[in-house]
Amino acid sequence: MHNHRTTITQFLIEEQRHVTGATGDFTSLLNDIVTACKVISNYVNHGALIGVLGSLESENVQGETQKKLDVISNDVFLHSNDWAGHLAAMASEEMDDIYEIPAGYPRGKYLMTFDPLDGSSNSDVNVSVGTIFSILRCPPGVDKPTLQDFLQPGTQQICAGYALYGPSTVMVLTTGNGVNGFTLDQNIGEFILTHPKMRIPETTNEFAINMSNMRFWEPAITRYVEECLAGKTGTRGRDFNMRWIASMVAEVHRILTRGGVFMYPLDSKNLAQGGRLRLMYEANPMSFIVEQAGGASSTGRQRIMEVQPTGLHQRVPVILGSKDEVEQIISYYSAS
Ligand code: AFP
Repeated sequence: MHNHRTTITQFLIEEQRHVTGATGDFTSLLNDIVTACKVISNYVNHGALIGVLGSLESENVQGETQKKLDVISNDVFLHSNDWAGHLAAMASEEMDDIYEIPAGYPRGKYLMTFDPLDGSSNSDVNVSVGTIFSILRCPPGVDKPTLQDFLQPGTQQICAGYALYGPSTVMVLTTGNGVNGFTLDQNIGEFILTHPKMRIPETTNEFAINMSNMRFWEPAITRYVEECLAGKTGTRGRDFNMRWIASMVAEVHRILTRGGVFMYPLDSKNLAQGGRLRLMYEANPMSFIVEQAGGASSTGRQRIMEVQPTGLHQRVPVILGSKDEVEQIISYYSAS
């Protein structure tokens, strides 16, 4: 007997049926994003076999050396999504300015920001990387969006998602109605619903932070991590485990699966930039997903999704994951 499985296309169309007045435009946009992620997954998967590992001479707007896969993934994402008439403009981690829809293609009603290959320093060593995206509405009456139209707080997102290129390729999505995860079945080229209604456990014994930055931290983070390290004998009264993959997509996916807290806080090293991770295409989409899965996300001082963006490539401190732990860390910020 055939075992019926829900494909991502079926899932999206069924979701669309619950939205009064939906035209299918948004569903089509998501389908194009899904296609882009499948193409990127294929490049990442074939790696050295097709000569896509390693770096280029170029640097991106952040002054980071670009990997070949960064440039390929950016190109795939732009050209999978610029032609269909769903988007009014895009913005990418890899590009200084916003990307206008080329003349000759219709402009749509959505804006998209994305990080085409997050954690790409991991690609050469065959560790998980991912794509992150966030969708906003283009402000009404705006035909040709400018940078200013993108500067909306995370609370305005209508969809966020990521694709994780790991042992399996997984796609996780929210449209503000919970979080669902899909696994790519390579044999049929379709994402299948495998992780319906993902929920982050409220408590956890696992934290993730780059410990090499310890000497730069603020007192609240030092206190929290020291208490975790003290384990059973300390004030927390239980042992904690630690992970650091240096690939935010993989860290968030672990947290969605089994709980935990992820921190890239403000420290004296990244103070001048306002943090390490990017608000518009890393922190905001991940915060939307985490909150929708019952977790919390904060800079330590403010809910991330309420930060008013001032620049496309703005950075923010990020503390996200299991609610109890994030709230504990926030309380240490308030106390210091
Ligand atoms: P790359 O995309 O440049 O590899 O950066 C990845 C990232 O933005 C995020 O995914 C990681 O959590 C974080 O940076 C790792 O930063 P450190 O190398 O400072 O630990």
